[in-house]
Amino acid sequence: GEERRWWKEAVVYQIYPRSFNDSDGDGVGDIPGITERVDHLDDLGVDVVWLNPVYESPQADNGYDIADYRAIDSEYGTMADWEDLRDALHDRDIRLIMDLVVNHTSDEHEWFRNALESTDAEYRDYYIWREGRDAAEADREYELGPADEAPPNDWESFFGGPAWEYHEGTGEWYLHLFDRKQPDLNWENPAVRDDVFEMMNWWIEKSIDGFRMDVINLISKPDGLPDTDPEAGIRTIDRAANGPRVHEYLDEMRDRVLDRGLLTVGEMIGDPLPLDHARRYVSPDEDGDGLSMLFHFEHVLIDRGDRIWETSDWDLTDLKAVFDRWQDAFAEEGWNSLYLNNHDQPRMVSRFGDDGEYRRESAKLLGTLLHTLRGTPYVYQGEELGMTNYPFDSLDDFRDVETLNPVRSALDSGEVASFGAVRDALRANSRDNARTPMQWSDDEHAGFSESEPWIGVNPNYPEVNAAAERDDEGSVYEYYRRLVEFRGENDVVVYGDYHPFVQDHERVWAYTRTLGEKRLFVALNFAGRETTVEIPVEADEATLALSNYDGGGRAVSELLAGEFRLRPWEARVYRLA
Ligand code: ISL
Repeated sequence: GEERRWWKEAVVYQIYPRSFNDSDGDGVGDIPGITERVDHLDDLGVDVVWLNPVYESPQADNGYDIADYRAIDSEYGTMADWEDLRDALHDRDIRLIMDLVVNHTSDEHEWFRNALESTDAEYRDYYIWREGRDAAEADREYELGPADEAPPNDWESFFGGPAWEYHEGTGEWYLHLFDRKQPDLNWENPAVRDDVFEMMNWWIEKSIDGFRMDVINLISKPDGLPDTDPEAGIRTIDRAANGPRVHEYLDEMRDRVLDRGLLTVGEMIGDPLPLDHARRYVSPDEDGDGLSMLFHFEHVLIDRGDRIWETSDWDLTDLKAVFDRWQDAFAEEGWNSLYLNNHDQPRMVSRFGDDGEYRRESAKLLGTLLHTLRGTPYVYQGEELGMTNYPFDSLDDFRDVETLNPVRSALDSGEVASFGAVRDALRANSRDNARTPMQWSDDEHAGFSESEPWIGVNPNYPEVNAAAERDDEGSVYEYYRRLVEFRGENDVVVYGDYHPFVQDHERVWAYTRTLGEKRLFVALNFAGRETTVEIPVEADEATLALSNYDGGGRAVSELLAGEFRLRPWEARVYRLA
């Protein structure tokens, strides 16, 4: 049977510390800045905070390049500041989960510095070193390393360019699936696993409530590190994800570190993520890895091309099909996490909603979806205000390596003619959309900082900000508060079965949630125009429980008649009897 767990009933709020709140006026968000704003979280009613990395780091990838797992980066504060934040959250019954980044470290971590000393250095085998290939054997030329050598295989870094870096001092190459400043750890080495598990236990002893596990399905690499096979459609990600020992490593982690009282969410990259692996990651059974839940990428890859400056068309039926499949996958066992944006994704209202005329309505509609599907909702900072994408106008506006590395090299090589040619796609796709400062007020720099922030503030902050939202009954923020409260008061939202209707409809998403006698019906109009739709849901009585339009009550009789009219971006949640 399906067990009840606190983390199934929770709403998680994600904080990107660099962009949340700056307490010391250096333009960069920090931990005391978060502590100053804890009442915002308490007022919203969230149960858990997921803190993006705050560990010591040279910040090549905003903290996903960790130099010391047990120290706080001085840019963000001290360990005492972190403890104050933890206590301020716990005092308000808000739990805290930390980001666990153990597929790779920074090249400035002491393990890697030691590894560079010689091929038989103590920590050499903490990383993945190989000899280069004969340049004549490779099917293309590389600008890296000695003239007669090519990298050990043809893998591409997820941030562009080869996934290998040559080290002159020792004459070998190391693997980095992300930036060259993020060397991959060698999990085959039991000493790596010992150190990682010990570090995790160290944090658990500091009373944290769980981990978000960065790209955790990359930790086991395939034997022999085989080349990609473009003709068979096998890319680096397909080679690198869900490797032969990944479940073994996670089972070891479960046995040596984790228990089901913690919230553990594994970030599982892949396109797509195979369901058999997915089930095993989150299965609570003996042969499962026992993670609470996972993040998959299927819905956020829906509009993507192969490169950051490419996009592809999608429609609502595609998006519904992805969610329906995952709702179904964990219907009996396992658990979904529900998100439409995070620090790696553009803002959901710009991407899946309408950030112009119907910004508020569509932000609320998307919130309704996230808070009424089966799974644990994740709110990314600013989502509760309906924050939007940023109008980037030149390459200088960007800070992110995932945008800058590939675009710069494509401009250099002439593959991309000019910034103008990729501007719209980068405006749609760049991770920096999510990383602009949190908009607290209409004060200078949106109340985020006393001085110029590290990345531009969205120019819409005079209208879109927390102070304005809090004073306004019709705001996205007030609606989010109601969503969180509604979930807390109705266990059918958490544990009810999901049943979709009109799956082929191109504008309407409709479903019921059922737990014994309790039934909810949700109808969402994903369009900026009125839509009339017939939905064969049966009920003797329907009462409107939530709506993103005032006084939506007129719809009750329409619902009972089976056909009803939804206004632009209208969202309704009914209680059925
Ligand atoms: O998939 C992405 C965006 O669509 C990638 O940007 C992202 O790198 C990938 O999702 C993995 O993300 C995680 O690991 C990265 C780090 O840069 C991301 O911020 C993190 O969430 C490397 O640690």
